[in-house]
Amino acid sequence: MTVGTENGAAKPELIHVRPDADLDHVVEILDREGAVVVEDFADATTLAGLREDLGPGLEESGYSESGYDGVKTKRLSGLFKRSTQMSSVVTQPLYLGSARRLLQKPTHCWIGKVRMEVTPSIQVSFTQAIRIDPGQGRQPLHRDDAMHLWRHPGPPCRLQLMLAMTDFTSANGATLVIPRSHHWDDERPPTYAETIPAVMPAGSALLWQGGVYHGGGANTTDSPRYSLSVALDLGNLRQEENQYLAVPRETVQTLPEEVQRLLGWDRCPPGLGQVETQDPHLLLERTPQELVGMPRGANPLM
Ligand SMILES: O=C(O)CCC(=O)C(=O)O
Ligand SMILES: [Fe+2]
Repeated sequence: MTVGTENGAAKPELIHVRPDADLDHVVEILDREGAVVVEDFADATTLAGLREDLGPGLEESGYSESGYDGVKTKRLSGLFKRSTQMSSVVTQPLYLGSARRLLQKPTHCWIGKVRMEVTPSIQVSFTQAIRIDPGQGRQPLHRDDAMHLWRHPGPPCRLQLMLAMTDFTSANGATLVIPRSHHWDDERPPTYAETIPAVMPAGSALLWQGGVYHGGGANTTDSPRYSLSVALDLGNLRQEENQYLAVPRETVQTLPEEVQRLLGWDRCPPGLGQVETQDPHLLLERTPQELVGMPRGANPLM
């Protein structure tokens, strides 16, 4: 799908889907376009809860001194520590489902004569509330998977989420996106002329692959643009935001098991992240010493 531009060249358009869209369809869009907007991603209660939990912390946060983070932009991290609403955000079926489908590709390794099939886990790598205040200029365009020094083109390592907490308009700093730029090689630089703003109402969310060029837009209005971002990464990479240190164990213990595992209390097959050769999820209920005495799990590498 394309729209015309002033100079006549065709520019890819951001595709919007409803929250009940077929997962296959959304994955196909993300594969091809690199980005998609899910309308009504979060309901009014979730949004109100997030605003209540994150708003005061964001207000207290200082501005950055970096041109990248934005001198008129406030950022608040460690969101799983700050809001119980985060579980429903990260497990939203189109977000988590797409991340699993795009990232968890089965692969294999040889253990002697055994060809062992393995599927990597995925994990929360980054959480941040972002408030772009009036006067903030455009953010430099970038790929978020640059954190992992990821190379392109090739299989993805990240699916990112930007949930609009206020309406996103082209005037108030809607994220600027270059659809299909995840297919570009690493020598091609991005330009603002190629971007389109992710215009969407509060409650909608932009999903994009880590290899898609994007950046925060300029806020030329007199009210803030407010949002929340999450990254799901392959489980065999280091987390961008250290969730083990960012989210206290007591908080992790209150979360559903799927979310605990997404926060990294999990073993990425065949054996990354183990403790006493065991699944680290066991540590939420046991001491490391208790793990030593337990029977070894079925780990084919041992
Ligand atoms: O705030 C936005 O719209 C984008 C922010 C972003 O891409 C980043 O900080 O990495
Ligand atoms: Fe980014």
